[in-house]
Order: sequence, then C-alpha cells, then structure tokens
Amino acid sequence: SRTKLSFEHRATLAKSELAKQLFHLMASKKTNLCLAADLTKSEEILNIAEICGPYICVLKTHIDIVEDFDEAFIQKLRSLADKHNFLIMEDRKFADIGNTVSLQYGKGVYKIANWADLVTAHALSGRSILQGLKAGLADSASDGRKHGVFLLAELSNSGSLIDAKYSEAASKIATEGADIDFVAGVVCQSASCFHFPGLVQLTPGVKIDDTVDQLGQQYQTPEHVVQERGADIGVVGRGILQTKCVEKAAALYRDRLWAAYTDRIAK
Ligand code: 6AU
Repeated sequence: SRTKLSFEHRATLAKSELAKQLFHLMASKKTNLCLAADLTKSEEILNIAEICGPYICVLKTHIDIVEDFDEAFIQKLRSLADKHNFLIMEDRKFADIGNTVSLQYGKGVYKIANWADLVTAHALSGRSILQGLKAGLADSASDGRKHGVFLLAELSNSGSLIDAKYSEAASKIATEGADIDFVAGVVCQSASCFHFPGLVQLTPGVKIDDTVDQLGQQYQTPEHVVQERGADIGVVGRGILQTKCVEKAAALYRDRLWAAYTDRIAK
C-alpha cells in the first residue's frame, strides 16, 4: 500500500510537479508538518512563519481572514517561504463552476495564483473545478513557479455531509482523467480514501491534548493520523498557535509526525 512507501520513492511516481517537489522537500527537510496559520493580522502571520518556518513543509493560509492584506505582506511571506524552504497553500476551498473559479483564483484583491504554490478545492462541481483552476492560472501573471491543487475528499468535522460515495467520486477526479497532472494531493481522514502513491494525503484535525473544539472540529494525535489514517502531512493550527511557546510546539509536532512516518515505512 502507498503508506508503506518512502516519500523519495513516491516522488518518482507522482504525476504532478508540485507533488514531486513536496515529497522531495519533506524527505530532505525531514518534516511532514503543515502549519495552519489561521491568524487575522499580517504581522502575526509573518512572525509565526519566521519562527515555525524551519519546522514545516507547508504553511497554510486563509487569506480572506487577514484584516490588513496587501502586496507587501505577500512579498514578505514569499521571501520567508524561500528562506525557510516551505510551500504556501491557500486553503480557499474553491467550489464553484469552472469560469467563476478561474476568476477567483487569478483575479480580485488576492490574486491567489500569483503567490500560492498550492490551493485547496472541493470536488463538488466535478472535473470542471480542475479545468477552471488551470484556466485561471493561464490567465494570471504567474512568475513561472509550478502550482498544484489538493482536492477535498473528506472533512474532519462532525456532521459533515460527505459520505463514502462522494469520497470515492472525489478521489476518482484526483486520479483519473486529463487534468490529474495538476492534482498534488487529497485532503482526507483515511488511508482508504485513495490508493495512488503519487498523491500526498493531507490530514487536518491534529492536536495532542484535545479531542474536539466548541464548533465541531475533531482531533486525533500525530501518531494516529499518520499510522492509522494514512496521513502523509498533518495539519496543525491551534495546537501550535495557542501555546505559550510556538517554536517548542512546532518542534514537538514536527518530531512526533516525522517519527510516526519513519515508523510507518519501517514496519
Ligand atoms: O488545527 P485547527 O483545528 O486549529 O485548524 C485546522 C485547519 C483549519 C481548517 O480550515 C483546515 O485545517 N481543515 C481542512 C483543510 C485543510 O482543508 C479540512 C478539514 O476537513 N478540516 C480542517 O480543519 O485551517
């Protein structure tokens, strides 16, 4: 199964340039931690990126919660990504028809295609989500960097309407058809969600000392998501952000997620 293979091996099987790049980055930097930088001030995001940068493979943004967004913020974040060698994922969860998505990706205030290495998208509208994103990229002032998409096939919260049939259909979009070179991975909660080893499994809902929040989020430990659920990358937000020393917390989550992965492939 894919969970037994090393990231180096899986890089050779990937169809997406971004998946290849991400597998190599994780293997060389020895981290499979994604930080969810869910903060509302640009200064706070830059600060956390500077502190946690050495410990992460991906920094995930929700750009529409940033109260003081501007070009300069994006330029600073990009230079921190280059300095510390992590990728930037904008967790936009695109979900509209192709034409609208192409505009939302490349245009507007945020011009996401200009700076995000990776974006997330729901599979709800079917294959045209990928075609729309590709069109948005072609239409944007991109600087030649490669781009990739993570498709959502499952959600971490309780009461989600996504069922097994939907998950299966979503993974099919990620693994079959003309646009799969654009799909870097799948956001999901279980190893059975997809089988192709060239895709990266990103799994949110990771926290060491809580099992739920007040609004439906459900948490598992780093060991559980990597060894029982098939996660390649664990996403941690409040588990790091809401601690006294974020650097210590980032190092702890990095160590535990990485040890869980090395144990998994050694067994
Ligand atoms: O660790 P937390 O609970 O503070 O943050 C989890 C982060 C948030 C969510 O928007 C995101 O992960 N997320 C996603 C993603 C990444 O797409 C999917 C999901 O099913 N659950 C989830 O929490 O930024």
